[in-house]
Amino acid sequence: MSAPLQTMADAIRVLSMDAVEQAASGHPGMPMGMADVATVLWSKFLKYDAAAPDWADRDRFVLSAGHGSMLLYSLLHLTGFKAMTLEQIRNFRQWGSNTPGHPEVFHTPGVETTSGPLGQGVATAVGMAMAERHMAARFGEDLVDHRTWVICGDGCLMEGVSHEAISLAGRLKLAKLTLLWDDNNVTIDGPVTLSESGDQIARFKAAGWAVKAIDGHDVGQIRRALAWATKQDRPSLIACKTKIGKGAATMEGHHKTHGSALGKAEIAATREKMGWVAEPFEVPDEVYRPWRAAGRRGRKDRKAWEARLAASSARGEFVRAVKGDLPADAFQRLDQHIAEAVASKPAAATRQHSGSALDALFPAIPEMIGGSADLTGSNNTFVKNTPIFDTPDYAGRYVNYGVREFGMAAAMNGLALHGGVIPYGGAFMVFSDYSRPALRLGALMGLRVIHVMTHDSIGVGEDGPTHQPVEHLASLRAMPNINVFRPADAVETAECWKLALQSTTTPAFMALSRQKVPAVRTEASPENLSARGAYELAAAAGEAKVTIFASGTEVSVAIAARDALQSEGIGTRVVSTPCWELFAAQPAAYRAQVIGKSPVRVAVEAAVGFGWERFIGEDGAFVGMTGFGASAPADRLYKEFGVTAEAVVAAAKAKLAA
Ligand SMILES: Cc1ncc(C[n+]2csc(CCOP(=O)(O)OP(=O)(O)O)c2C)c(N)n1
Ligand SMILES: [Mg+2]
Repeated sequence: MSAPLQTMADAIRVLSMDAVEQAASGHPGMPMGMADVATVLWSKFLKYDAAAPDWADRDRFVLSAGHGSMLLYSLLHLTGFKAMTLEQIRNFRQWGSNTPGHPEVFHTPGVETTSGPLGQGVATAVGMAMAERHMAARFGEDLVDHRTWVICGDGCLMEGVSHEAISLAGRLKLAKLTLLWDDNNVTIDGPVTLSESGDQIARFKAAGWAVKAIDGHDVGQIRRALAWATKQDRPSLIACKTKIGKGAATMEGHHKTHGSALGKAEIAATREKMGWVAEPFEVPDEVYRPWRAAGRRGRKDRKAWEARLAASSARGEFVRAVKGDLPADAFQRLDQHIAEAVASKPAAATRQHSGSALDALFPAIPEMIGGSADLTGSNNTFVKNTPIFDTPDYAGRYVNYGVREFGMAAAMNGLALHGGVIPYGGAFMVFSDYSRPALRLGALMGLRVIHVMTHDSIGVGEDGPTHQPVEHLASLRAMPNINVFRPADAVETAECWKLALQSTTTPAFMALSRQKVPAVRTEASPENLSARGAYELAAAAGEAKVTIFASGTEVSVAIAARDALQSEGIGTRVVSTPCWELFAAQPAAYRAQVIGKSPVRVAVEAAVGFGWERFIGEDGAFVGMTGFGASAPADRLYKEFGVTAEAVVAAAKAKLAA
C-alpha cells in the first residue's frame, strides 16, 4: 500500500480503537477491517463536499453495518465535516454527543440513514438508488447524477431483508448502486461458517448483479474494483476479503475485536506496529492534509452543479421537491372530493375511498411515488394510467415491489431519505408484521412515508385468521412517532390522507377496510376533523348518558347503537377516533371535552381492546376481539364475535344498570 493511503487508513483505525477504548464500549473490528476500502472510496470515488453535507447531488454513503459507526465518524472527522470535531469522537457513545452508538440520521451531519438493525441499510440504500434514478428521469442528469455506496457485513447478508433488497435492485437494474461487502468471515459468535455455507457471490449473480471479489486490503485492487463498479449496467457487489481488526497487534482476524475495546496493552502494541506515535485523539497535520483535501475534492463539482441549478428552468420545482414542500394547489382536488363525498355519501370500503383520495392527490403532487407489495388491485394504490417505475427511463411513478413487504417499507424509507419524492406503498395490514422493523426505523428517523395497509380487521372475512389483524392496531399505537389512521368513510379517509402528506416528520399507517361501510360524515365541516385525532361525530339528544367511541368500520356500528339507545330515550353520543396519536397531542381541555362526562363509556373496535382504557377508563366497556378471528363471510364473523350494535347496546345498558 502506498504510504499516504496506508497512513490515512491507519488514522481511521487509531481513532476507532481509541474512541471505543475511551467509551469502554463499541465495535473496533469492523472499522479497522474496512479502513482501506473506505479510504479509497472516500478519497478517490465518493462524490461529496465536507462543507456541504446536504448537497442534493452528492453520492449517498450507507453504512449498513451500523455497529461500525466509528468508521463513519472517523471519515466525517478526517474529511472535515464541521460538526464532527475531535471532541465528538472523544465523546463517542455519550449523552448529548453526535457520535451515538449506531449512526443516526438528522442527528449527525453526513449520516445518510440510521443504521444498526442489520440488513436494513442495504434495503434502504435500494430506495435511495431508486429515488436517484427517478429524480434523474424527472429533472435530467444535469441536476441528478449520483451513486449510492453501501458497506455491509456478513450479518447484513444473512438477514432475510437482504434477499428482498437484492432481488428488487437486480430486477430494476439499479446500476448506480454498489455494495461493498466486508467479507471477513466473522460474526459475533465466531466464523461465519458456523452458520452459513452459501455462496454470496453466486446469490448476487443470480439476482442480476455484477459481481467481483477482491482483497480488501490491496489498494490497487480496491481502486480497480471501484472504477469497475462505476461502469456496470446493473447493481454491483464487491466482495472485499478483509481481516476483522486489521492492524491489531495480536488480535487481527479475531471475532473478539467485533464488539469490545481492544484494551490498553493491545492498543499500545498496535500503535507500535503501525508506527503511530500521536497521542489518543491527536491526528498529525500530515495525516489531516490528504484527508482534508479528500473532503474538498467534490467542491468544484458542487459549485458547478449549483451554477447549473441556478440556470435551470426546473430550479423552482426541483428545490421545492427536495425541500419537501407540497405544491401550492396540492389539495385543491382533494377538498373538492371531500365536498362531493359529503353530498353524495358514498358507501364503499375505505380502501376504495383511499383510491379515490389518491386519484385527487396523485396528479396534483408530482413527487408522490406509489407502489404495492403485489396487491395493487386489493390495496387500491394504483392511479389509472400511471407509468410503471422501471428500467430504462425510471420516470414512472408506480413501483411493482413484488411480495416484499419489508423490502418495500425499507426502500420507502430510502426514497424519503433521499428526498425529492414522497413514497407510499400498499400491503395487507396483517403483514405489517413483516414490514415492522422498517416502520420502526421510519418512525425513529421521522420520515414522511405512507403505508397503505388494507384489510384491517376480521372484516377480511373468508381468508381467515391468518389474514385478519387483531393486535396490530394496539401494537402500532404503542410505537412512538407513527400516526396510525383508521378512517371511517370517504371524508375521513381523504382527511387522513391530507394529514399524512402534511406530516413531514412522522410516517403514516393507514388502516383501511376490505368491506363496505356507510358514510358517517354527512355534513360539511370547515375544518379537518380528523386532525383532532378524535371528535364528537354525533351529539346526544338530551343529557348524554352514554358515549360510544369507535374507529374505522366500527363507527357505523356505534351510530347504529346510538340510534337504538336514543330510541329508548337514552342520551348517547358517538366519538370517532381516526388517529389516537393526534388526539393525544390535543390540548387537555379539548381531550376532556371529547371524552366527556357521561356516566357510561363504551368502545367498539374489531380488534383487541388493549389501550382503549385511555378513552373508556377502567370502568368502561369494550366491545371487540379477545382472540384471533376465523374464516367465514365478514358479516357472520362480526355476529359470531359479537362486534355489533346490539352488543354495544347491551354493554351500555349493563353498565347503566350496574
Ligand atoms: C437485525 C440485527 N440482529 C442482530 C444484531 C446484533 N449484531 C450486531 S453486529 C452482529 C454481527 C454482525 O456480523 P458482521 O455483519 O459480519 O459484522 P462484523 O462482526 O464482521 O463486524 C450482530 C448479530 C443487529 N445489530 N441487528
Ligand atoms: Mg463479518
